[in-house]
Amino acid sequence: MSRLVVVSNRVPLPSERGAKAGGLAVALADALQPGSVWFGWSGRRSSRGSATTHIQRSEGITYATIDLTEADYHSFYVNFSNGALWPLLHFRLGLLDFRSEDYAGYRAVNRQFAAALVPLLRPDDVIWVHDYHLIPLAMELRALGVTNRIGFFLHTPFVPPAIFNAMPRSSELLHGLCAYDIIGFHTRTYRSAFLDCVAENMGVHADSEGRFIWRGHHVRAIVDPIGIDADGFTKCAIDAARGADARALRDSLGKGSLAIGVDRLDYSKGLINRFEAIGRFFANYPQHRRQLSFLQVAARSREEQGSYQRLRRELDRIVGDTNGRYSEFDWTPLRYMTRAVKRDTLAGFFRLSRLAVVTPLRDGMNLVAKEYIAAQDPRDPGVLILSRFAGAAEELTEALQVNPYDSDEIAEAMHIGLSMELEERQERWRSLHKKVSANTAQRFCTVFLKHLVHPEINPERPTLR
Ligand code: ADQ
Repeated sequence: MSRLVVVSNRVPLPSERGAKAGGLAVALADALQPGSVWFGWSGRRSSRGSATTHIQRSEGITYATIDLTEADYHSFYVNFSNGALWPLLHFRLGLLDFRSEDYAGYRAVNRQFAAALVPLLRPDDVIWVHDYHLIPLAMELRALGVTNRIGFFLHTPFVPPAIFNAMPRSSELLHGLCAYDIIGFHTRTYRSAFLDCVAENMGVHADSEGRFIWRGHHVRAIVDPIGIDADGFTKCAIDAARGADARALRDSLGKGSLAIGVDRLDYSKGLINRFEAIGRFFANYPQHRRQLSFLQVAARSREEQGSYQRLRRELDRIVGDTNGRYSEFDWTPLRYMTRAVKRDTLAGFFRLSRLAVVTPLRDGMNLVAKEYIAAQDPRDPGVLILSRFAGAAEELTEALQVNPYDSDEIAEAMHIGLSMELEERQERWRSLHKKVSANTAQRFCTVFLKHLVHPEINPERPTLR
């Protein structure tokens, strides 16, 4: 029986997790069985860097982490991963900030990850690497003689060659990806964009199943959309909607209703355009003034980066402007919190909300859209407004889909959503819910591991521990 070794930039250590289980921990809960290993960065910066591997065990799972030096943290994590790769993969070339010394740091930390991981590996381990921080990891592991099956899942979009090749060393990054056996994407569009890059940069053409051979190595690109634990989230929402936080929120609305947005405070999430749309909504549809309050929960993120600091200042300005313009002494149109809210509290808030406005400019998938659907009361479901540039839009076609750059279109969708008859809301919700409860986190893991573990046999469920 093979053992699963998960690798991600940040390891959600059980000792630090508390009540807030991170997104990846929830998504992988089903794949991580007693005996599995989770390897990555501890989240700590220390002068010893990756010299020591720290081991923690919890519920049979081994958590192995290394520290980073201050310099490596900046070049690998802040500058190259989040200052160059993240904007590139979200189509934001204007924000791409490439420096060759940061790229050298990125490659060096991937080498450190490989060097620290190799002593933990057994010959039949199956290795599943997550996200853009670790594109070159398989190449570094191969250089150290690792022949295990190694898979990679990209949680962001992938971009077409015209954009991808704006990144200096883009071909090196592609070669890095081709050292994996399986490369997973959320949507067909992202996989096609990747295969177009492989064709254009490397002259290699994949078959219709996403298979190709690069320097004698068999690679397969698959489509495997991530999902949520839909039933678990529904239960959580039902309980939380009866809890004190949800009650306090409901009481604060009086007779009015609630629209909600929940995101990390990131420029990819389209918050500026969304806030402008809220202003347009109250300007174009004055009948909703006093009737609707919009709650935006935006967890602060990557605050050491200038682009995120500028975004926050701009959002503060728009919130002040919108509230100054439309507030009444006993009604605030836009409530804005720049912090994380506990998962179950959020689930309860989703259930109370008549509208969710999920309008990223680009998003790999967007799990908030799926969580909102799972949280609804089937007897009186709310309406999901969804950007057509979120990966989730490929699945959630019964949402009110909008162009997130068009504030008037978002405002109109809010009006349509609020005016929608119960029957249409129920019909749309039933179709959406069917998809969210079929394409779960569990299915995501099973499909990926099926390809990774038994590429030829494809059993229903891989044997792993
Ligand atoms: P994220 O960019 O973090 O993830 P998303 O999928 O929307 O985006 O959110 C992940 C989780 O964080 C969700 O469970 C959500 O409820 C929670 N969350 C978001 N804002 C929060 C807040 N203010 N307070 C508390 N919790 C909050 C990346 C990609 C996505 C992709 C995921 C998974 O950018 O496109 O869907 O990985 O692959």
